Amino acid sequence: MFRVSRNLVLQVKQENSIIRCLKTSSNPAAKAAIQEKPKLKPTQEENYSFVMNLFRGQIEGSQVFPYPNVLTAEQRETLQMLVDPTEKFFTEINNPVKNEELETVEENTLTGLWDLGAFALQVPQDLGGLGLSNTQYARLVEIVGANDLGVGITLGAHQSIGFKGILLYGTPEQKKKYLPKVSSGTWAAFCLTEPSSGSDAGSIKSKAELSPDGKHYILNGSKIWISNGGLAEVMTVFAQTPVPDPKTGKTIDKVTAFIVERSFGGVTNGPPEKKMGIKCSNTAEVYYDNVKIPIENVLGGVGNGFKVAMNILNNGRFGMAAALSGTMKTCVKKAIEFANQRKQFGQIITNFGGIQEKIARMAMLHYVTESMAYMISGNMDSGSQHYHLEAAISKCFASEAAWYVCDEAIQIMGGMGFMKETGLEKILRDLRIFRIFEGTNDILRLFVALTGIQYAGAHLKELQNAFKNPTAHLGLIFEEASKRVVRSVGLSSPPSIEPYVHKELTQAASQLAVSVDSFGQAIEMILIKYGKSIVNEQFILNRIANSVFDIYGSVVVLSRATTALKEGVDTAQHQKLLAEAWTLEATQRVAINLKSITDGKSLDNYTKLRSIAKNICTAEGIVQLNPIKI
Ligand code: MYA
Repeated sequence: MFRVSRNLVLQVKQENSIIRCLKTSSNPAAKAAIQEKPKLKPTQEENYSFVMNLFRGQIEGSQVFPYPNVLTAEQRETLQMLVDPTEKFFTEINNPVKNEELETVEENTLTGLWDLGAFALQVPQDLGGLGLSNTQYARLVEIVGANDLGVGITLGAHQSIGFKGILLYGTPEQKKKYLPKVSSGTWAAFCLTEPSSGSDAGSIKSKAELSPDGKHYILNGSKIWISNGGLAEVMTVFAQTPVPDPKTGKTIDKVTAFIVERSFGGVTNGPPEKKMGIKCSNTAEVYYDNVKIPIENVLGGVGNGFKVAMNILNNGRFGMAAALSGTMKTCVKKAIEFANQRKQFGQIITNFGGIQEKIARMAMLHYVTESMAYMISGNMDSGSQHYHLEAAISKCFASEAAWYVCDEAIQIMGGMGFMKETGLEKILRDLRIFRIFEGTNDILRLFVALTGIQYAGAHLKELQNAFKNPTAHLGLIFEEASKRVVRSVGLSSPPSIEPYVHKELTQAASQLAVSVDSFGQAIEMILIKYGKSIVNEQFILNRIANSVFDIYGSVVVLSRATTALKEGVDTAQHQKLLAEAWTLEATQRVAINLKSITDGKSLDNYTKLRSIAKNICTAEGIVQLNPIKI
């Protein structure tokens, strides 16, 4: 972890003088305190997430600099061997239009995908899969996303979430029993959502109770909108199970994850849902009627199901960013092929500033998304456990960026973009669900903001506790106090990012450092002002999340462009342009967002927005009559 150089010098100077005084003190408690200076975060597990530490105004560089380069020569070679056939398969065999018409993936495509091993990309080789790393997986789903998002969901629902729980939490026996099956033709699905439980995943009502002989759980309930729900023979199902509360000894319901086979009996499903997009992927309701699940099919421990579900989702989210980066490439390509030859007002339309701005923005959004996807997959491949916030950000960012890029591609093409034959209207419809499923972007924004705030709050709480017994926590108090003093007298400099970026990017790095510093200060202010009640301030939380997205997006592209410049790759100067242009605008947005969470006028306006919404809900629609009152 690295921090403010100037701030640090001042801090060290100040602490040293205080420590000198203490050393000469006769107070034994004071002496003991300086001998063992408490760490800044003494009671918390060290967290290496860049985003998490941002909430404390600190730059944790280990996961973002240098840009990850994790593939071994062998992995690179394997990937190289897989990329060409996958691309060939998707351009020559898979037919997205036909799949959509049929509302199912064509049989020959499915057979081909199973034969290629596309349904078991990350299953270990000795259990029947290809044994790919997250980064290798990302590269392949990028190709899928570039060609057919409906097929992508068929593949993703199976392996990114359907049986991912077995990979992550399965016992050796469970892995041995199920992974070869799901790698060779047996469909899997992830069954969490219920009619009354969408974003509030912990509120599911399906129930599994232990049989009197203690050998089975008996599952009853139903699930909705299950991708591959009509096909799956193996399902990861979440249900409430009665467990003793360790605190009170009373029985309470806690979520448990189960591996459920259709062959257990009592599992049925509804017809395929009619959807706006990704029509070829199967989506269905699934019903469980007294399903007898052997106790050895509990996944991840009784009562641990909520965390199992969350971690399966956390683990797969980067895949969406990778896939959608492929989709964006396709949209950009279609738009540019058109724009490069389209003449209006006597010249090709790419000569016009309005079109140039659109193209540049599309390219920047793609660059950020792609950089996030491979940074997160690289971090995960390096063994990081601290990627949850980054993965959630990548999912939100990618799904919004892809929507924007596709929409702008349509706009550049004008009337032609609106025509079915161009293919963009299908992509736009397919894309719509990405902002909704796997955690809506709205709920993930709150998740990112609240998780980060909780982390920062725990630090503040430690400080408050430290003040209760100051002599025992002098190091911590001095560190914090000196930080605040230098800040308050205007001597503080923001945390430094410059040493980590290529010299051609130092200006962008210092803009970003200012954002990081302001962000940390804003979070501290918010915590002091709202305390725990910040959970109810969604207008503010959304703006905090948007600031984090912009800061994380910037650090990711500065890191990647730095590597490009250092390696002197052909596209280095282009990447520099992308990173600089993105960072400038992103940091400007951060300043606006941070102002709007403290500024009285903005806060007052949120009250107005609340009132508007309330009036409309009461009227059950638009309140006023039209101007002609008829
Ligand atoms: S599947 C359905 C997806 N559904 C969701 O994602 C549900 C969204 N809801 C949630 O995530 C949670 O309910 C929220 C928390 C976040 C709202 N990681 O009191 P809490 C811990 C780790 O805050 P709640 C689908 O759509 C937390 O720290 N831990 O919980 C498939 C706390 O721990 P502790 C987490 O307010 C579509 C505890 O849990 C997380 O109830 C098909 C309780 O926390 C987390 N994230 O709700 C897609 N969250 O008690 C196909 C909370 O220790 C795939 N906690 O303090 C496609 C893939 C693409 C690939 C290819 C395409 C081409």
